[in-house]
Amino acid sequence: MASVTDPAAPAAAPATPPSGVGQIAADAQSPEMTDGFHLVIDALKLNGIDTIFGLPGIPITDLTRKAQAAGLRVISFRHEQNAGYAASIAGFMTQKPGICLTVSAPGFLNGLTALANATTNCFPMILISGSSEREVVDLQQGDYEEMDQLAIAKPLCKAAFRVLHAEDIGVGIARAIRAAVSGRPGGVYLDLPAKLFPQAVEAEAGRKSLIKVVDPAPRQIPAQDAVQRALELLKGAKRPLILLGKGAAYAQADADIRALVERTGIPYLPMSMAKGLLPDTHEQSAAAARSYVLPAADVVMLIGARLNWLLSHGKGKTWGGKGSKDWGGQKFIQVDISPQEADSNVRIDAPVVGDIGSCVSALLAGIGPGWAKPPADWLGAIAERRNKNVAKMAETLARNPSPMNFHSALNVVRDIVKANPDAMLVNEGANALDFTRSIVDMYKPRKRLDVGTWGVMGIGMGFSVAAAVVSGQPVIAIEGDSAFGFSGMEVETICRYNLPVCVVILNNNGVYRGDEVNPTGGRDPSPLVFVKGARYEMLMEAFGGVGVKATTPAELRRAMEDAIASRRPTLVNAVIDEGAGTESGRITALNPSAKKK
Ligand code: FYN
Ligand code: ADP
Repeated sequence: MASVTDPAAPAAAPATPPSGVGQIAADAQSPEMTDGFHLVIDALKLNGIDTIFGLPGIPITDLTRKAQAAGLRVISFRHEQNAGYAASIAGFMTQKPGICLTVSAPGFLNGLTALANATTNCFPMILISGSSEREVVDLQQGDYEEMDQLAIAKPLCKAAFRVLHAEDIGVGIARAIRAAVSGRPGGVYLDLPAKLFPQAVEAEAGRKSLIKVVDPAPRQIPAQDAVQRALELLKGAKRPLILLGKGAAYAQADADIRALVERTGIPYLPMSMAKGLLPDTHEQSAAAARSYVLPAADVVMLIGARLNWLLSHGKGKTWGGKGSKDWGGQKFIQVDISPQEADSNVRIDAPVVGDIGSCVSALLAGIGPGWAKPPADWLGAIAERRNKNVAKMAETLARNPSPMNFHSALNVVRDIVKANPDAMLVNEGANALDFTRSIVDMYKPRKRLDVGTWGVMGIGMGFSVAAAVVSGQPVIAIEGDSAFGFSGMEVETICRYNLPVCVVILNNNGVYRGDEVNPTGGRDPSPLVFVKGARYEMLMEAFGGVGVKATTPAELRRAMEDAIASRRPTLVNAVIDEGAGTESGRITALNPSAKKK
């Protein structure tokens, strides 16, 4: 059971006044009092937190009511994992920690996946979880939802704190905020035992105990010699390349990053969530020549991107190395806020440690007006590859097979995103992810939200809810049918809050594809297939949204245009060829036994 509704709770919200500290009525004799519930809310509000994503139940039911009564937006989900993903991506979008609120033990564990994912992706998030009675937990006497949550959370997040006394709530929230957003952002766990909430404190003392965090994410100015070293290396390059990662998108230094790329004239490659930092149609984008530029570049400047698996650890064949672990000979500049990131996979010749805004502005200052553009033969070779790939893609997209396939469906999405560049795009799946990434151009920063560093499935509806709530823009969620299943019940949440989310399920009846059979001839289907002809659109209709089954690009286009225009919750079941799709999409080779198709 994920969570339990408080059986003792009153049916309707109490008439709590929406003012700050001191909401507990004081009689004539006693001083004005407050309590743990209100101090948590006041501490969050004091620090500019305006939204909580969560799921009520013991012991935080009343906290959600009181938070709403106090003017916070409380978005209540059907499963904590989705609330957690929502909080984490709100953190990415806003640079403020996204707050996820869960009940104890199972609810906490459900939220923990999202917390770990936030930490892995460098998204600032605070998982606030209620917990059971400390004395009983510590003696393992079998409390309701007993669990030593703090100990379990610790290895999976950047920092973990517990508050036992109402007087310490201010410090606890301040520490959690600083830990989440300063330096390399990440997930923070805040453990609030049930007994904390009703603790009464004099209102004045409570007010004084709260902390408004000053400068929660201080700028980190790079050392001048580090900047010079990087510029020297870049200046000497014959085939330079800039690699933009989601750290660059997070930093909100959009104008300077664009100026750096344009003033140096260096081709750039966006990682998937950095797409749109510069428009994907930018002439310096080398995205369509990826497999050419990585091995051919001689100096690569990483800005907010790690040389992890997504970049083949900076070595091996992807980078022109002879064997799978051989260095390709590139020199690397790495701009990153974490001083420990450099050399984690290959030698970094010029680490520039600092926040991206400060680093990029220092690099720009060092470049000055007379910077020579990269050699024409390098730019020409990239343009040739890019044009060839773009032409090949255009040819594929122009086809109109029946049934639809990923390309003909995504050609529609590509047009819709082009016509609505402010819309948010959420994307998960295997083939649905990979094809969308290369087919659908992005035009503005932080519009593309996807599976990130772990390639995690399940972010879809949580990210969509947060994207709509935070941005107010229409959200388009491109989902594999398998990926959608992880968070599909949140279509009720989307309908309940009447969010402008258009979910498009690229439905090929299974994981990767839908045509596998049980080799034994037995009754059970293959582990990789789902019910054939599933009517996902009816799920949205069940909660009052719009459901559409689309079997042609024209039907898909009409449904998406209507959804964007009406802003009504919509789910389009885009039926595609069940034979379309390869195992794990572009990362087939990571399957230990699958043969590369
Ligand atoms: C890219 N490409 C294009 C374009 N953009 N061609 C034409 N036009 C445009 N606009 C080309 C690009 O040059 C590549 O071709 C190809 O399309 C794929 O580009 P992509 O997707 O950028 O590159 P690639 O090799 O797939 O990148 C590796 C990767 C990526 C690991 C970064 O696959 C990735 O982000 N994967 C995440 C996978 C994941 O998490 N899956 C979820 C779990 S699935 P060539 O240059 O010819 O190669 C569980 O099973
Ligand atoms: P991608 O998956 O897009 O390659 P990663 O998540 O691997 O991106 O890398 C993001 C990097 O950005 C991390 O190493 C992180 O430390 C860094 N980063 C995040 N925010 C900032 C910031 N404001 N300034 C500098 N670096 C940052």
